[in-house]
Amino acid sequence: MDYKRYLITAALPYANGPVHIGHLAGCYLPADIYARYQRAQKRDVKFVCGSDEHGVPITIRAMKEGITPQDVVDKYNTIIKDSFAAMGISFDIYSRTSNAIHHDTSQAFFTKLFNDGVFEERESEQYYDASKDIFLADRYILGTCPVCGNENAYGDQCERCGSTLSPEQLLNPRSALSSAVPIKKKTKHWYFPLDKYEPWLKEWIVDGKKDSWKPNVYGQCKSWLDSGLQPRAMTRDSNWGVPVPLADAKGKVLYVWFDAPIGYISATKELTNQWSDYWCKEDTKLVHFIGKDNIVFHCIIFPAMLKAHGGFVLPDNVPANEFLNIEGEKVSTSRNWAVWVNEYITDFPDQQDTLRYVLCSNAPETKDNDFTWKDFQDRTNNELVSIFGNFINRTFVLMHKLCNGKVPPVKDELINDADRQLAEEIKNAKTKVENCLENYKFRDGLFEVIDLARKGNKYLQDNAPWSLSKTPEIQLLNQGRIDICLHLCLQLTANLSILINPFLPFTAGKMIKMMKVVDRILDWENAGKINLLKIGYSLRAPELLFRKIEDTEVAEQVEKLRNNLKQATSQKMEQNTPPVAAEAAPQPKPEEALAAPAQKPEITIDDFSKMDLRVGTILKAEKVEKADKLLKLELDMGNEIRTVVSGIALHFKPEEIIGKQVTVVANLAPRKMRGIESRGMILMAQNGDGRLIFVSPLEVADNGSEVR
Ligand code: B3M
Ligand code: ZN
Repeated sequence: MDYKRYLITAALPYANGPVHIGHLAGCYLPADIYARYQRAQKRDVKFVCGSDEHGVPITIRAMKEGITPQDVVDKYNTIIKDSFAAMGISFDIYSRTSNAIHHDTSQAFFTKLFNDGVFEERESEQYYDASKDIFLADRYILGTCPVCGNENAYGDQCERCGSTLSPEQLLNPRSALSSAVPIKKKTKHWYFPLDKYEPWLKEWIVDGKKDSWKPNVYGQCKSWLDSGLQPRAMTRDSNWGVPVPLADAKGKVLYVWFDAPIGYISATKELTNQWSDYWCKEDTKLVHFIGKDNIVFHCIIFPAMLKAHGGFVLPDNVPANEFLNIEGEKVSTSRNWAVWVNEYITDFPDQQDTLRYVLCSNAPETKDNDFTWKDFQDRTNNELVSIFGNFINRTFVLMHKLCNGKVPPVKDELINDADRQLAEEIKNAKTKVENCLENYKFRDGLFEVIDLARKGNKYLQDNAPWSLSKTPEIQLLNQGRIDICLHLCLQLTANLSILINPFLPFTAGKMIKMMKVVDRILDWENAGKINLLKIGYSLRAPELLFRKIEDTEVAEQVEKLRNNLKQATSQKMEQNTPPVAAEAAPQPKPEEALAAPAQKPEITIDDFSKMDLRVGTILKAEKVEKADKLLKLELDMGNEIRTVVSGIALHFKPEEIIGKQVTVVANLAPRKMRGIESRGMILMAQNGDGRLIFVSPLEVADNGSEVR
């Protein structure tokens, strides 16, 4: 299909807290890269988002902070909006679901379905707090977990043991609002018959999207569809939300997952009078960027709603990402284990592109990934600064030194194969990056851009214009080659600015300033050309594009994370009321896990030197029969092969550790385990979460080399 319009949406964040870098990596950054790229292609793009201001997450936050839900959404809407703006997320509109236009739009949507007889009306019994005159959402019911005995489990989940619960399963249920014992009361709701849409959904997704949707998205949809769909209530008993537009629905609001996706439509309406072109014309490409916890709502429920309503386009793609963990652990807002975007911006002013780079190059596109501050430093210093920044800086410095600060001329007869090859690489890079971006492979796309800069560095190194200009006489002889080399490097710089622009827009902005060219150069059609900068045109002095991240900054950020965690957990313990967490699936985790381990008594260097620590490589690994914790390892110790029995079988599969270099306590007295003589012990670090990590040399060392 030849699309005329691109309607790009990014999940509406709940306005119940600031956004963290996991949100950026999962959804907003890829959406922004995609939108910027499509705009550079001169396509008609609308990129919409806004705050999701309804639902239980908001009211829970209000309860926790002791303010009204309205105060909560006002506060966080501003913080979130500012964070996105600071990070260069280029929404065409950032709206709010509390706006009147959204209330009208979502009510009209509901009314249309109601009038068409789509909904099923059902009565059910639900927990009710008579003292507060209110029905209780699952999260507002507390009680004893039937699995682990935790007295403060929620109606939908126990935070201690992680069990998913329903309010009926709780022992001794009580209301979180008043501690009163809730009673059961009849209530009526309107259900959307998802089951009736199952055949259509199967055809649309299972048959139609198999090749175009990401495997993680397609797989989740398929397993939902395979297990059979049930009618789902689209209304709730609450006083916070969009009121149900029916006469007999006092005290009822639209289910937040009914109104929130309609927020995309309302935001488009708010943005442009032509909104229906984007939502109703078949040649619109609708793409929803979301995190993996939102897949079912965007791929199954919302499309079924749109289908039932009629007249709307359906999403062409839903490129959901997985989660980004922090320093090896799941993000938890209640434990304050997160890197908050607003705090990053304060701690690293003017380093937005650095974060964009790290988050994109490490994006959880196919599986959960881990963000660590050390990796942030490594990627910044070793890739962004050393490869990309360095190439551009060297090019500009040399051009000023050897070519009078002007784009040098090219003598055709002096062009050689290496020049032609680089020109070819520049052309190819455009196609490569384009293919990646069209197919939502943002990491790969960014890699291609950096790879092109790497090729530029190599070309510069091979030509070494500095060695062609050691004296004025030598330079005079070689000026022709020097000119060609720097001419090409400058054209490559111009190309890099175009290719990097969707990913790192602040950097592209600095680059066009240095090249003294107008924004239009960044149009995608210019990529691949090697005549972007005119011969004889004088350019500005180089500006530093990136700076290195210091060890102290890494240490400070890690320290900050740990302090946040300590504070959050001690606050929790002070509260009489149980902690009220806002995230969907918090990971229970003992607070001690990250505390510094107890120290052993002091030793002298002589004590230490009694140990013979050596590097070895695992050649073979196999399970020890009838011992589920033990692996039998054969280690290459340089001058011998040793057998070591190690208690790591619950942590590693034998095949995944073959070839690893490890540190061995080589003079430990031999010991028989399950009839096998073990000669030595391998060293492991244990993480706060209990994970084991090999203590290995960072570079390959000779087997048998001593560790001191
Ligand atoms: N607010 C859930 C979330 O923030 C929800 C997304 C709505 S998108 C229509 O993860
Ligand atoms: Zn439990």
